[in-house]
Amino acid sequence: SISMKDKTYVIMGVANKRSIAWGIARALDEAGANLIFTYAGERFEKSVRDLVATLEGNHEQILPCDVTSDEDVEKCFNNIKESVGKIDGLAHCIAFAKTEELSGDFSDTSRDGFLLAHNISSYSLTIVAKHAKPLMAEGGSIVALTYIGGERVMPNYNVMGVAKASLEMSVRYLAADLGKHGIRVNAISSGPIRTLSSKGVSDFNSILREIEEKAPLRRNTTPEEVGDTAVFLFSNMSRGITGEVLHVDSGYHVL
Ligand code: 0WD
Repeated sequence: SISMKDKTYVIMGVANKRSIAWGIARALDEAGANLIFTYAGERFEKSVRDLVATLEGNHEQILPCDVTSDEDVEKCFNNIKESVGKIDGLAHCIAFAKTEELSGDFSDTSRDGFLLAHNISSYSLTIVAKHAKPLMAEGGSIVALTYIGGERVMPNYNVMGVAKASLEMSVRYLAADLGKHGIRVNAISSGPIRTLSSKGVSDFNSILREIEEKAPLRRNTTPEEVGDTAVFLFSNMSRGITGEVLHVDSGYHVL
């Protein structure tokens, strides 16, 4: 396995132990990395602290960062800058849409719901990259999480699919922009995984069943598989890769 000793990564979006962000955190922790966690709001603080305490390494920095607030993001990365000086990368594992927009007809999407989904799930990557950039003066790697619903129409994914398309294009523009600073930007397109967020997608169980029946590997994606791929994208092994969307989905995307 790859050693990430003396490297520091910011993990954004751990809600609980099922979070994909947590799979990434565990894989980086096992590789010996130093981690900094950000959570959305007070209601997540205790559960994130309790979880982080179960890791191998001693990761003391656990900071609030609501990505809908420019001020919050700026404050959070200023904090990180003061305490560690530099980081080697960042995992963006954040998305949100109103539950009522994740079922029924796409044409019923409200203006509010559309803007909210794009604000939290897509624009957040750009504002986070802006404030993380000064902490990666020696280069770095940014990894975002996306889903195949951003490439093709998937049942009930609706406005989140449109937001993921926007996120994936943001990955490409950010890669083109930040490459000159030695910063790589990529996305992992994960197969469906049962989490707090995916519970909001109507009829999620039949999506999981479809993968088991039809995906080339005939099984569902695990947070560990996404975590290992994130370690690869953070490591020097992937130094030639940027602006890429890597599918970790049992091969479902080829169908
Ligand atoms: O099937 C899945 N679960 C897939 C998820 C398949 C492919 C991709 N993804 C993506 C999601 O779209 C998201 O980008 O992976 C990422 C992580 O999602 P997750 O692990 O499935 O979901 P979850 O454990 O709920 O974490 C998402 C978190 C939030 O939890 P809540 O319960 O608040 O939705 O995103 C964070 C929050 O921790 N989040 C915010 N963080 C900062 N500021 C904000 C915010 N305003 N809103 C949500």
